[in-house]
Amino acid sequence: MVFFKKSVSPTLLAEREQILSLFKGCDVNNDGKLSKDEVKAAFRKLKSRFPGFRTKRAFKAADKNGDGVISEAELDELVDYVLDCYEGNVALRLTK
Ligand SMILES: [Ca+2]
Ligand SMILES: [Ca+2]
Repeated sequence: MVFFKKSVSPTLLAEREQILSLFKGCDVNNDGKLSKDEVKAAFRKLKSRFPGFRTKRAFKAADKNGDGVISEAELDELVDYVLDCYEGNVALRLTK
């Protein structure tokens, strides 16, 4: 049995899933970590007008140990950052 916080809507959960699978698809060398180029590719797929800027901000927010890659443990923070930017229209951005 899984309990969700009341504030988490099904839509938001669906968006988290979409962003997660987007990032996993951008891990082109399959090392389980996201480099700056890989994150930038994800922002391009999200139709970001400033993928370089978004990538920089995303690493500031999510790369807690400062090693220049987003590991599995840091992925949640990265997803949070993307949701901060695009919550409510993730699906729209990915389908167009
Ligand atoms: Ca990688
Ligand atoms: Ca890191």
